[in-house]
Amino acid sequence: MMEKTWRWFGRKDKITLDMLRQIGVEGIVTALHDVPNGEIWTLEKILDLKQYIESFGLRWSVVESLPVCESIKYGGPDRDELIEKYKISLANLGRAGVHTICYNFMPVLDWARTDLTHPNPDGTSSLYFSHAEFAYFDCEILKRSGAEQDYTPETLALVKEMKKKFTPEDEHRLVENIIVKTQGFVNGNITEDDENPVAIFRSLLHLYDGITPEKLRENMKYFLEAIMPVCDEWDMRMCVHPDDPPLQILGLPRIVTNDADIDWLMNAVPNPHNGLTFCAGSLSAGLHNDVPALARKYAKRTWFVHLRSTNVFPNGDFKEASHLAGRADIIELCRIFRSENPTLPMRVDHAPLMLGDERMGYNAGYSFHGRMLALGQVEGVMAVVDREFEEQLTK
Ligand code: DNO
Repeated sequence: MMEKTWRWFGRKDKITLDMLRQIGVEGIVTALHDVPNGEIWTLEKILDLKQYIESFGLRWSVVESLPVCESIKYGGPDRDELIEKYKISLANLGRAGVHTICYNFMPVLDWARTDLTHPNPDGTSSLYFSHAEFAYFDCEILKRSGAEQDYTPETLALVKEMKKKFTPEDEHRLVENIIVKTQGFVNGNITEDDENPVAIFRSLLHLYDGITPEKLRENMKYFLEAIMPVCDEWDMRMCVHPDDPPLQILGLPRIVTNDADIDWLMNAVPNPHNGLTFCAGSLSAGLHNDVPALARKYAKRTWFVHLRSTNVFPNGDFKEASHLAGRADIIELCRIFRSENPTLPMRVDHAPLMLGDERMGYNAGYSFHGRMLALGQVEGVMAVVDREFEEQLTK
């Protein structure tokens, strides 16, 4: 059965390791959140956190994330220097006995949602992505040149309507949701203290002027080839997180969105240390993705699983679904991973805000009660699937 892990944001997290131990969590997914992007993770700091986690009877199962700097992605002049630092951090993690590394290769934005508290009929709330609101942010707030060409006439008509009604507070909320609250805590480019996030964001986007998907692929291959010797030496399992959502946005190149992309990536660097974070939720938000089919195809190159699901509406908007429903088909995914790669670490993700979570100021998508419920649901599914599997074997 998959290992039950939980994303924990370090000693400052309001959700403590003592709480996690009580709800059946076995492994911790975390990062050195106080080390700025691009700086070396020292063995001393890694061991300090690892020992703290172990003092609760838990283990540090996965690093999420060891962030890849923008300059490595767009191929800036200091990329080799940054890759060397990345290799040192990887080797230090290997020495400390932490071998699974989740990272992403998304330019600028780590993930995107327009609403962090979309109300559900039962009184809980979920994360939501609205194409119209995203288009509003792009065309009216960011004022990205040529943005209109990326949206359908229907979406642009909605933007026009919104323009009549939107207050400065509405605009502020969109900026907060899209580029601040979803980014800062994942060691993103923009933090809560930045005074003019939109201006910073614009200059970040410009770093990618002229960077085509082909160029980004070339840079990703360059990065992976450069780190593979260290991964071989220390048995480091690199697992790329798919682009969330798995769509083209803001004119940026995005190259981990579908079967063809993943296929390219696995073959471009065929070393098994170049693997995948199977984020069922991210993949499910693209109607082009058949999530169980992708799991069947890539289970053997998967080193980490994010179990969550979404519902996609006819206009393309999507909302996080219950862990027992939605497009990801978590029940089938548990069957697939049980038979193909049974001991992978797994964490639930992006669960609703419920029962007071909304007052706790948790990082967007990382509630306590919502995730605890989701973990209980997934744990139940895994137990049934395990029983099915054992029964099959004895038939
Ligand atoms: C969002 C997460 C992402 C993910 C990174 C991995 O909730 O799924 O922030 O951790 O993209 O690098």
